[in-house]
Amino acid sequence: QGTPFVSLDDFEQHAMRNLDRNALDYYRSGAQDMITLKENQRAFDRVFIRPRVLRDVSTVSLSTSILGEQIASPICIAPTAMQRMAHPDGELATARAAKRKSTCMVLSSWSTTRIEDIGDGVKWLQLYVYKDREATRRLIERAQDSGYTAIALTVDTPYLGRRLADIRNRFRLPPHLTMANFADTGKAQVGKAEATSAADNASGLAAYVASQIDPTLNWSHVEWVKSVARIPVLVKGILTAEDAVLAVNAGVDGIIVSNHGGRQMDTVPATIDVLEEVCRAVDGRVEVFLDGGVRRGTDVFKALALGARAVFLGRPVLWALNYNGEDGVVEMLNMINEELRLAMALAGCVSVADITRNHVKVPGQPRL
Ligand code: HOC
Repeated sequence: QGTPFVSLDDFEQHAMRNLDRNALDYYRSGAQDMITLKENQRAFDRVFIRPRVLRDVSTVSLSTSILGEQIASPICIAPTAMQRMAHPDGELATARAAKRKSTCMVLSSWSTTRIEDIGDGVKWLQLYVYKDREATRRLIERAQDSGYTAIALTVDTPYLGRRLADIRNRFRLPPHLTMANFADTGKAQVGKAEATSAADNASGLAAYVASQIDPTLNWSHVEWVKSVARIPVLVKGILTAEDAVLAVNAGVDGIIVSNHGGRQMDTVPATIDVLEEVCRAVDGRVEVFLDGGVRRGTDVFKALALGARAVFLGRPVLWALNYNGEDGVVEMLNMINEELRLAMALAGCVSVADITRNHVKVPGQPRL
């Protein structure tokens, strides 16, 4: 019996001791100098909560809905690639944990488990627009046929961000694992062989991404995905009011404010710092979500106050998965959900709908 975990950070510390370098660096690092990666967390510390008191907070409910589907909490699971590097059960364990917690899991299309093998529950599929448009269409159809209820189209990765540790490590997907959704296209392996010179971002990852993703990615592709999908389509990777308006005009059903966990373009702002700008531009026409840097229940509270419908956790899920598979992810979700419940109670909110813009103060905000 060691010291109990009391914070999401404890799961990360455990993974730092336990995971092999190839996987740890891949999951943990961000692009270039990792300024955005660090800023995602730091920016939450600059937002302050304005609590209301004397509100009878004996019962607090976290339940909410996203795109019309009921979930038990506004804390959902972001897509992260290749989860079997963290635990042998990988995405299967994450999905079971999400189901036990009645929350939404977004499966990465670069998962080490097939779309069809994920059990039931609230599940969305993350998608890229691949050069092979037929393969892209098939992924959408496979998701629809397997009970996924939305597509989260990642729009910030026409090329892979430059991740120095992966280049140094010559990252490779361990040979016993595959990109399970690409068995039919001959693109299931991410090999060391693809890593050549470090000069042009030549990790095996960057080469794989360059071979798969269409760098001509533009708004017409969003409209194409919309025309193919029979389920709602969200865009993931919006950071400005201008693009939020274009996304709504393109007919998307939701926006995920994301900088890809600081893994794509370094020195873009923290997601919590641009959330309000995006929400104002959207003006309630579609639901807005956030990922990036969420580590505390108070972070979730702040994101909801600034307009997010729900938030998505990325790396903490991987650390929890590595710690103890499905049970580890449940333990981690329990921890942050209880932190959120306490934050709501101490701020005088008994439901998610009670959390308003007046419950937070952001840097530079004039006195109310
Ligand atoms: C070989 C696949 O979301 C990440 C992923 C995208 C890259 C996957 C590379 O690493 O941020």
